[in-house]
Amino acid sequence: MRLLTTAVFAASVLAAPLLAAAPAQAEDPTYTLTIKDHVFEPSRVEVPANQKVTLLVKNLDTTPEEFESKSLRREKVIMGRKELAISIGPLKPGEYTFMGEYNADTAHGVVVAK
Ligand SMILES: [Cu+2]
Repeated sequence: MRLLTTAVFAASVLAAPLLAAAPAQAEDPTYTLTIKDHVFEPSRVEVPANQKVTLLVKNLDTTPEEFESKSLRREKVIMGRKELAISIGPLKPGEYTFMGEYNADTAHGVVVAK
């Protein structure tokens, strides 16, 4: 029970900055990606350049995946059957590759900013 209380407390503390960031993020255009069988769908995501956008990554697999992109400077773990909003940009026009680091053979994609 004590562990549970601690976990709930920790979760609420961790959630606080996310809630604070929510209003600004809600205004950003959101693009949804899924991970299924360790493949991103879609694998090519076109987004507007020069403005912040949100990638909503839904992991339909039961295993965790790590969304990793050096060019986007993001490295985020999405647990199995969970989703995560990842804020990116503003991006200059161009192509920004990403991958699922836990399944680098199959999980690849690119964000194209126009
Ligand atoms: Cu990594």
